Parts: sequence; C-alpha cells; structure tokens
Amino acid sequence: MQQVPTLVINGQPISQSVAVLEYLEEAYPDPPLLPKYSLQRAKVREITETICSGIQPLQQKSVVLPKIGDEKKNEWGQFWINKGFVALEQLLNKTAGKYCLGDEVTMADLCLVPQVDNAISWRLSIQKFFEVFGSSSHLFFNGDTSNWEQLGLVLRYVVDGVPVERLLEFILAEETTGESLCNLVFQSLASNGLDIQLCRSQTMDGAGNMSGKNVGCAAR
Ligand SMILES: N[C@@H](CCC(=O)N[C@@H](CS)C(=O)NCC(=O)O)C(=O)O
Repeated sequence: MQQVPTLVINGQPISQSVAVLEYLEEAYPDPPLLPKYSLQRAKVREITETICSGIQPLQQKSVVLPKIGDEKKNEWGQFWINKGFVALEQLLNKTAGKYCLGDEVTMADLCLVPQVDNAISWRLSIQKFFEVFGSSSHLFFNGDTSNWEQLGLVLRYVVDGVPVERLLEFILAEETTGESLCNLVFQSLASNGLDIQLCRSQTMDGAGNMSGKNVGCAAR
C-alpha cells in the first residue's frame, strides 16, 4: 500500500498499525499494551478498531481526495471524524480512567493520539487560518536534569467567532536555537498536512527562542 507505519524486524517489514502493535505486544510483553482480562482486552481492541477501521481510512487524504474531490473532501472528512468521535466518546465514557481503559496506556491510546492530531488538522483545513504557539520546557529523566528540551506545539484558530486552542504535540528538541525550533515547527505542521502559509502569527516562549540570534521563528 506504500503507507506508514512500517516496522522492519530482521529485514522483514510489518505494515498495518494493528499488526505492528500486536507484534510488539507479543514480542515485548513488558510493559503490556493490552490489559490482563479478556473482556478488557476486547474493549481495548474495540476502541482500537473503531479508530483504525471506522475512522482513519475514511478520512485518509489519499483515499478521500481521488474519490471525493477537493470540493467535498472537508465535508466528507468531518462527517466521518465526527461520527467516529461520538462513538468513541460513548465507549470511553464506560472504560476510561487516566487513559482509554483505566489508568494504564494500552494500544488504544497509541491509536487515539494520532487520530486526535488528524482531527485537528482536518478542522484546520476547514477553518484555514491559524496561529502557532510554541512553548519549550526542560525534560526530566528519572529525576536528573538534562539538556533535552521538549517543545509543546499549540495551534489556535477560530470557530464561529470563538477562539479554540489545541495541543498538537510534544516534540523532543535536541537544539534550542530559534532556527532549529523553527525547523521542528515546520516539520510538525507539514507532517500534519498543515500549510505554513496559512499561519497568521506565531509566538515562542522561553529562552530557547532567544538563542537563535535573529534566525528564529519570527525571522522565518
Ligand atoms: N491501515 C493502515 C493505514 C495506514 C495509513 O493510512 N497511513 C497513512 C499515514 S497515516 C499513509 O501512509 N498515507 C500515505 C498514502 O496513503 O499515500 C494502518 O493502520 O497502518
């Protein structure tokens, strides 16, 4: 299908997210991606399939565009995303704790996070213009301070006159010059199908943005 993700094990490619997740669960059971009891495992798989079969393919741009066309694509994508999220909300109301099922991360969470990203980028393709807010903070590993920073990327846009703010992702930032942070912002927007030309303003906080010496995000 020439799609990602693909995991290569001993030269053998495994595609399809669910097949990859099931492989990881069997090959590396600790920490587990499925809960202990069968009924709970079924619930995790139900949430996973709702996303991977019920939503993702129907709003996948390479599927949607040739068949639906540019004019109708936003309406089509939004319809399936909304329908899917309504179904997910009903499921999650019965299962969620801190995560999709209880308080442990499962494969359902690993599918939900990119689907939420996708929902944001679809919403933005309808609203069109957005603002980017980047916030950098130090990462702490096991209580040790390190030089690693994480860049939290928040998008702001307006729906029916009301401002909406959505966290797109946290990105590990090896360098904190304005230019390298800017590259990470550009990459993240591009990988979410968002056109930087539609960005109407940007804000970066923290010292990270200051160390770029006039070649930071604002300069670009
Ligand atoms: N059913 C597949 C879907 C994979 C898929 O749609 N991947 C997208 C990215 S999220 C892709 O590679 N799109 C490029 C294309 O189809 O040309 C899975 O769950 O892995």
